[in-house]
Amino acid sequence: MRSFFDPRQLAHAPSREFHNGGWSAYAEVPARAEAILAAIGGTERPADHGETPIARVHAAAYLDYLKTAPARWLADGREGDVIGYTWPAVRRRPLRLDRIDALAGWYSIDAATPLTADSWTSAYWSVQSGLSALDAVLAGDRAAFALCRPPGHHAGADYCGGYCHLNTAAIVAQAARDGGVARVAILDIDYHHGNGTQDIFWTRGDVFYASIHADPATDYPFYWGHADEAGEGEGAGTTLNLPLAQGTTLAPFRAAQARALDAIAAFGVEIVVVSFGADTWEGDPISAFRLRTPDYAILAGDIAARGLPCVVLMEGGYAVSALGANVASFLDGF
Ligand code: Q9C
Ligand code: ZN
Repeated sequence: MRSFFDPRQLAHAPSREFHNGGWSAYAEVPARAEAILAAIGGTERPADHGETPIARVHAAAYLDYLKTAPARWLADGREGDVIGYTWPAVRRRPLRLDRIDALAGWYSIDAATPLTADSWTSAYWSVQSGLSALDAVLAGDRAAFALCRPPGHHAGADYCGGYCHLNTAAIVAQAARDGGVARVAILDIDYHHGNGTQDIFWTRGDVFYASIHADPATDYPFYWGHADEAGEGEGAGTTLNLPLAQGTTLAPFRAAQARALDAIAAFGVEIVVVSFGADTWEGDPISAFRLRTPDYAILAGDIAARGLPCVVLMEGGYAVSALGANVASFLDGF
């Protein structure tokens, strides 16, 4: 399977994140990508598709924020990474302030996603890796892998969060649509619900979003991912949420994935974008499912057996010591 990665994806390295009432070491470290690279062998450098496919999904003002906020932060006399401290509960009115703290709250959903001067560059090349994997599939490959890092599925059209800045799965799905693919599905099997992807396609009848994730009653991102969230308007019925309890093992996860794949098949898609997180592994430091390394090959085999071309994108997975083996297991299953 062809795999894509650009070394500029390593530069983004915030020093810390804020959650559960205090500071922690940033879990989404560059070593994650190095561990995957060591386990899967050679990757190709992605082609540069420019900003146009990114701007098809993300708001121009948000992209400007990602690019300029770190320099503004320093110019305003701050130290360290850009991080918000106050958020609009609901965006009732347009943003009128130009103060950096107001921007940081407006364009994020948490304090776990600080921006550094390198965040834009790393996120940009993470997207380019995804788009190059799509190119391989559009050219006839049955599956291709993008070692996306930073990840993407928590980022909305105009917000970052959950270690994500640009939503590569959404950008790839939209690029497939723009390339003439009539119907696309995104299968999200990261431990966390992909709130950004769901938001982006919530009212869309042409992109199906199915997610298997930890119940938002117990896990981040809390406000999305309940079983009754199914889309609205033309998107009514094109979102499928299958939350599972902490402690979930292969059998219930596999059954949920079969349900998701049945729904995707019924929708009649030509391409599946897989948001793959290895944070479902039993030893993940911030998650609580109980999948084992060989389980990933079984899950991937079930996906491949449906016979649809797959663009596989890396999302989460924070147990660095096991991450390479888990990703290699998943890719072997194709
Ligand atoms: N106590 C992805 O897997 N904070 N993002 C968790 C746990 C955010 C995970 C705090 C987790 C985001 C792509
Ligand atoms: Zn995750």
